[in-house]
Amino acid sequence: MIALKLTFRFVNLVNPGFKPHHPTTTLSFYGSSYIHFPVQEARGSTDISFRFRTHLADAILLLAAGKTDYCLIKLEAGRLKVHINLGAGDSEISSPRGLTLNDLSWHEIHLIRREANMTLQIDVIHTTRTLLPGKFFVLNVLYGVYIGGRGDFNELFLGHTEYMRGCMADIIYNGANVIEYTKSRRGKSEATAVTWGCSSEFDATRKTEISFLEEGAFISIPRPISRSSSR
Ligand SMILES: [Ca+2]
Repeated sequence: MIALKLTFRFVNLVNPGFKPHHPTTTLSFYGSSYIHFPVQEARGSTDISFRFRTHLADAILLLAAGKTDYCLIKLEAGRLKVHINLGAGDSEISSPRGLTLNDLSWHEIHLIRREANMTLQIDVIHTTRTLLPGKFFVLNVLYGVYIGGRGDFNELFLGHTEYMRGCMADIIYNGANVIEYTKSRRGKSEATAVTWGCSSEFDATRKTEISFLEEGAFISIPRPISRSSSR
């Protein structure tokens, strides 16, 4: 058991995406948690960076939402996908194939856009570049930025999106430290059902006992055991 833990820490030391961090810059999300950062802006450039760790293969990480414009960063089958619409339709940029990001290790995301030139950088070393089509270069954000879930924002273009379950840290949206804004309740930033710090429950092993915290608490088993094979 001890050997297993040491191995895990060694993996983190060699992972370039992992940096030691102050616990107060980290947030835990539990599958119905989200942050809303109500920014309104129209910009020709975008700079988004954050770190996350999760075991979910599909989860929404960040959404900057406008009337037709949006920038959506999510996990899809363990890959990072960015969907962006500057007014001329949806464009997609993905993390490299074979790079699995839902392994509970910390991963660092950096999205940089200068008009139509967009760069997605993962764990410093994996870089994907794209040139967005069309003649629109301004991302018009009207409904703010959602982190970890979409809250009351319910537009069809999102499709079905799972909420984040895991930890996020050092979320910087166009120069604004979203977690610090939310902690100090500046700019009407709101946090729903998150806790500060990275909860130990995400490191639970097979042998960890489970607490049911309230009436209605439940366990969800994604793949049901078939009756015929159990007999
Ligand atoms: Ca636009």
